[in-house]
Amino acid sequence: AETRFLRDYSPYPFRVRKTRLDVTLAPQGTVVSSRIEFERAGPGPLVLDGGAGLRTRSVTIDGAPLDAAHLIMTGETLTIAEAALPARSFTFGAEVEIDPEANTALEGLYLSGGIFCTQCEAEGFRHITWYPDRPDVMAPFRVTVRSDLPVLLSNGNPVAQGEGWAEWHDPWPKPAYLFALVAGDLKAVSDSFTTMSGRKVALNVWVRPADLDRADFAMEALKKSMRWDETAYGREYDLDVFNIVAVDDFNMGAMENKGLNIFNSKLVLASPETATDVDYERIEAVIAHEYFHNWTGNRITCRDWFQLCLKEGLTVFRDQQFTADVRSAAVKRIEDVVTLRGRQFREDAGPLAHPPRPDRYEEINNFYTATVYEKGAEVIGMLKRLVGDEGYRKSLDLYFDRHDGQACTIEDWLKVFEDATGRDLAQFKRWYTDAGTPKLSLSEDWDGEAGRLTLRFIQATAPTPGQSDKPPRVIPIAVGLISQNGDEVMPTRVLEMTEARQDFGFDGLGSRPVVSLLRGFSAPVTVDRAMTAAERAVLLAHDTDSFARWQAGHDLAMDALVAMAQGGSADPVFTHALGGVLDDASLDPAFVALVLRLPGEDEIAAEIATRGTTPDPDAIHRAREALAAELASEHERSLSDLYDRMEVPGAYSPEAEPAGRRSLRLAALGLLSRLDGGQRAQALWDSASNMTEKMGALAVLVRLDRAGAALAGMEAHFGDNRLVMDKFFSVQPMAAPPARAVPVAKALADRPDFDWKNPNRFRSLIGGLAANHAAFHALDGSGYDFVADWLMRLDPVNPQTAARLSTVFETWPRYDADRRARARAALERLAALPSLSGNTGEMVRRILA
Ligand code: B3K
Ligand code: ZN
Repeated sequence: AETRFLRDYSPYPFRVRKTRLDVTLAPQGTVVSSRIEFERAGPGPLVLDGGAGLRTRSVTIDGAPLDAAHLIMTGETLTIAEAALPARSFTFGAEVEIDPEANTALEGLYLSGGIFCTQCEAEGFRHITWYPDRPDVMAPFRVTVRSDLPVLLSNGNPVAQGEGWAEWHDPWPKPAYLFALVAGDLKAVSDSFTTMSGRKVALNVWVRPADLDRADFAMEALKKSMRWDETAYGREYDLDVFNIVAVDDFNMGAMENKGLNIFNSKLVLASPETATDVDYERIEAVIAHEYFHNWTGNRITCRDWFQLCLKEGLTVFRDQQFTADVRSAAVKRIEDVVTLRGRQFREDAGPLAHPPRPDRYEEINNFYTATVYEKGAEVIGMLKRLVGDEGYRKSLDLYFDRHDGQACTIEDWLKVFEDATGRDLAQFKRWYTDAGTPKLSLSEDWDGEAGRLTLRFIQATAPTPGQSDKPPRVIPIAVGLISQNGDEVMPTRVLEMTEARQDFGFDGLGSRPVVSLLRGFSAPVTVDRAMTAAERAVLLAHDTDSFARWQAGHDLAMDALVAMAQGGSADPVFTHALGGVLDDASLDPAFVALVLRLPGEDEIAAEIATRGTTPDPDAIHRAREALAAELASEHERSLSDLYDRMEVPGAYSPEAEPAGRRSLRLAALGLLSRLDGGQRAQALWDSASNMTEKMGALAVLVRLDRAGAALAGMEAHFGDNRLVMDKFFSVQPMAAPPARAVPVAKALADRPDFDWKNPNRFRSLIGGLAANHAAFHALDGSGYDFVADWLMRLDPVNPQTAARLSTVFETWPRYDADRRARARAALERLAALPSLSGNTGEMVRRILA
């Protein structure tokens, strides 16, 4: 596909006053008739977007059929010459026929298990009808849906309905990517919400009738989100109804269509027997995320898709704040950093690195990335730290005030902060425009006589594709000082680093303290500093900042694992320090569980590569297993006590407190299984009544290769529950011993219920195998081949999901020559497919570059 550049932006030469759609649904021949009121805003022809799948029956201007001589139609656009158009304003009409049943790409209008639904972001509306399908063209929509199906929905408020039809009106001007339509045999959990100004809003979570008993939690999450946005941001909901619909076939998690959010069913449906604690937390967060988009994304949208992080970074930041508020802020921050490093740092360090605001793309759907989302959120966290809570609130108030109803840019966003706080953000903007993760190096200079500690920082960012020059950025560095005996001698202070190298001095210190660095993970950087295991142990035991405390333990574990993977042994300080954490009853169990969770194999490989050596996946796997076994035997007593003590009595609740206890219990279970051969896991599997404990136990049994009975039981009990069976398909390739994983995955792929056209099922199995580090990177290339073969099969059916999954290959350059050759061969086979989609084509080319 053609490359698009940010610098080429030009405004659309028309405004749309009103958009009117009349949609008569039929699986193979849906008829969409449109009337779009245009008003000229600048010179030029009328160019509309439309996919090759539109069977155009008629085109009219002000009701009169258009003379073919004035109309040029390609597979992608329809152009009407300026001369053929009325001078000021006119109504464009079209009638097209489309085929939702044939739509396996799940973009535009498609069928999911008999439910008609849409996915229009980023450029799906053009598969429904001819339209200026770009986010800066906003219009109110009036939509009539015709179908025999009982529930007919679109955006906005219901206006009228009758036998076989319903009319909806959305008064808020919106771009086409926020359009949605749903028709199906659905049932709702219904409730209402009274907004802060006293308006009553009808709420519905629509699901298939059989799923109705699993939709209550989603409704609770929605109400919580609506209240939170009022309290935290002063944002009120603006329509009479808010509808959520769950569908089984969905390329992503969910979509924030105005007043009609459409969700992947796995992010709506939950019951204790079928969903884990992690599922519950994720459902709550995604419901919040999509709801928060109503202001950050919908009322204020993006001028063009280069600005995607304007809405996504901000909305992720907001959903992270929400979860921190309704659960544990300390635990949430650690989880978010783990995700950021596992996905975004990984992306930033490889061939797919790009800035939060890219300046070019071929296929925009390939840019819904960890960098745009998660790093986009981190950048806002830094801004907030720099301007303070009050400055942040003032800036956001100004943003909503100034830009409501507009399609904006990152420049608009930063200008609001500059105007509200008086701060110059020219240098800060580099966080948006530059790719790569800065490395922050710290060396310390201690002057005992003067009682002075000097911190010497150097920042450096390695070149990334297309960007060799990396000027210094503004880095907010939150530090504290802890004395060797564990007292905090200096509470958190935020240092603002702006130069490539910069010193900061601290006076009046009686003895040399330990530096608690990057508290709260105050900037998305990697840290390079010399520190003894003993100093880390001081922080792990005493730091007042829970993130830095966790980080100290994580660093100790990482050092031990890297040493072991390279033939050495673990520093006994780590094993010992961990004992202190296990025995500290004052700690939040969820926090202890995070400390107990050893760095993942992919993260260890990344660290080894960062330290300048080539990671060996087999050695890494053995090291991690060995360290787990060592910790287990060293702390058997405490772990076994914890396992018993952390049992949660009574009825299941997905709240943070019991969930935290369960996560610690399962962490202990995992370690203890190194000693008891899986006895506790088997007993837990047999007795557990909730899916959290079931899956915790099952993962252990699969790792020990003794899950046969459990898996058979799972299938017998849950064979017809798609979401539970997705877990069945993912836990096996993911947790199996590496040498078994590919054969296990192949056997699963042969099952008749491996419905690979369903994105959840495909991701469970193929993504599950790719998440088994030592199996995916097997020396014989069997892991690479398995994944590549399946991507080749999926690509013609669903290019978006295939392209997204192809990122599992992005780390190939860090491995040895044999593995590199095998990964390259697998990718080249994929690249050579004559019909390879533009989506996957772009990804594979970039990964191989
Ligand atoms: N905005 C959607 C993502 C759309 C994906 C397009 N391929 C979900 C979200 O971020 O809320
Ligand atoms: Zn979003």
